[in-house]
Amino acid sequence: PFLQNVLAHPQFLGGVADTQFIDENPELFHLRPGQNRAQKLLHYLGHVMVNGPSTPLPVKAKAALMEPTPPPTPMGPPPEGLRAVLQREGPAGFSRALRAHRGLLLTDTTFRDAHQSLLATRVRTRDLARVAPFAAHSLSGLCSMETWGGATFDVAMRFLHECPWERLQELRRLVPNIPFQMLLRGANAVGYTNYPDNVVNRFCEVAVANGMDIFRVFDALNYLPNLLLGMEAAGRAGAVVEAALSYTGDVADPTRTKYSLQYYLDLARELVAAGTHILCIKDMAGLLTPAAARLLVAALRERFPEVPLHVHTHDTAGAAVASMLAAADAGADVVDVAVDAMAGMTSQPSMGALVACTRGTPLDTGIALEKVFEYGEYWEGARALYAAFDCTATMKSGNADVYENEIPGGQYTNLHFQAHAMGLGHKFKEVKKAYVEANKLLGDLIKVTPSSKVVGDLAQFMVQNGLSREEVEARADELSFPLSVVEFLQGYIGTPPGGFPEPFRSRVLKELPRIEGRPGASLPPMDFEALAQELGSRHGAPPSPEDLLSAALYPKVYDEFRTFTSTFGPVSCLGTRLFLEGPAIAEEFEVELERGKMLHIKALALGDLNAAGQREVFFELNGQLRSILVRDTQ
Ligand code: 3PY
Ligand code: ZN
Repeated sequence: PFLQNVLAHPQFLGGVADTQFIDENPELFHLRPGQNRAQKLLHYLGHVMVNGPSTPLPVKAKAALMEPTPPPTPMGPPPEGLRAVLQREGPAGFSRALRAHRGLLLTDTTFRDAHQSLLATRVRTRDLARVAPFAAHSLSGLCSMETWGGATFDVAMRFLHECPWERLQELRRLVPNIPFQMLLRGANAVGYTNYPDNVVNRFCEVAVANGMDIFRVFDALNYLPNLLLGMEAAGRAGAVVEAALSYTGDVADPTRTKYSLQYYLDLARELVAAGTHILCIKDMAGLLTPAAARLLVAALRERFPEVPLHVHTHDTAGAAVASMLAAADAGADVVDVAVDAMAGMTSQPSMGALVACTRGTPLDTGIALEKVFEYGEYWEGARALYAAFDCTATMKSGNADVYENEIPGGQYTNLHFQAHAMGLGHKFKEVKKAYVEANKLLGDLIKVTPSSKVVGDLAQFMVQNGLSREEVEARADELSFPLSVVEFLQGYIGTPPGGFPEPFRSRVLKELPRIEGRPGASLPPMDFEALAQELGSRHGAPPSPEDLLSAALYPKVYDEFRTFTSTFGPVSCLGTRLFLEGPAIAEEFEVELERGKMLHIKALALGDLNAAGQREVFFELNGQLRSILVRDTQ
């Protein structure tokens, strides 16, 4: 333990440990478990107090002072939910149970897509875990909770400095009864580019071993070989496979011929033939009008009577409740909602609205509206902790212009934030217009991670350089395009419906190589053994299967995450305001390091800047005076 203390000491890690290092740091001899972690947390807090937040805050809004109190939750195990059916009868039995269910089933996206869309994916495990037991007890009739996947995996490590796998383990422990659902980006797993097949396969296996039940598998280009790869990976791991049709355009508009009703029916046929347990309409931008929902769902219902239909949408234009009611009327089995306080705008439609609007009808959800209110009250408070990331800091309403620009929910918020952060709020309008033009240049794509980034990057490139679509076309062979655009044209994320735009592609790529077929097929398999050895020698212990995957998917992000936590300790134990802003001087607070192990901390004072550019930060830790030296980088 002494050696561990030395090796983990920030001064030692920072290369400033001289011969007096041991004499000057008596805490190195404090070998009680937890002591070291406490010291690291003080370092973290000291750093935030001196240098500001460790995670960049897009706007200056302050976090709420108080953490919300979770609603009362009964003692004892929660009621049985649909997870018991899955465990008893397997994915095929689960699929049959969804079809046999009377009334409309709901999936709650509050733990994933809702905060990905409204709060830049920043909700921490702590704030999810505090309300998870309430959800288990009071929302046990849900079809599923979307708790993982999409952007949550990398954001957890990158910005929240917490382990995404530990989030899954903790939530699973707290919610044993409701199926967990995640978003898998097909061959991109939870990343932004295609991975070798063995990475996707192993990722699914380990996710299932950690408690994941349902994988919503999509591909950003609806590229069938990529979709099949993700479906097979999830299916082989024993999970429920929910293959998604990523929806764009307008099936109710006969003049929009590229993504027509027939296009979706043909793709659905392939996914059903490949054995999907559930079929999802994934409307990531919120383009599915009530008329389109009715048409598409009715057509799928008629052709595939045995396959449960699950509809996902975003409320960007404000029509999502109407669309989900239309979808349910036309025969959808499950629709996605978020709790009211985390619903609307670029997020999912409101759970309360769907529960209330179907009450006493054949579509009754069976969910108690009072419980939705209690859940919502918690989330209203939790959301206020993330004011600095809240899209409502700059965006005041939804906007039906999404039917024109087709920007997915999360990206819509991001682009809006980016324009405002640069002090160019009016630029958002230009970016949205350029997005439409960029999409046309690229041949009218399905736009969802990562193809949406390709279109967004090209749009920003056009705005920054003042280029029209005609100019980009005319100068395609001389412009220096964003890397994502070039790689897309090379075929790195797959082939779009109808092929690549020509002659644009050839003029941009010139002699650059092109990938034929499924990109993952030509990637060499990941050498997991070599990676495990490398990580083992770097971190002093063999990696867990979970850590190995984090490193395989995000080598640099994982490395930085490890370095951060070995310097600053388990910051996930801190309350969210303390994590983001640090304590005020004289503030006293408790930190629960682990069950029953409390630290009582008081922030005492911030010293003056010394000649070496450092400040001493004084704390009381469990009644003892501690001071931390922090380099002032401001
Ligand atoms: C993601 O890929 O993260 C999405 O939410 C796509 O809609
Ligand atoms: Zn979504």
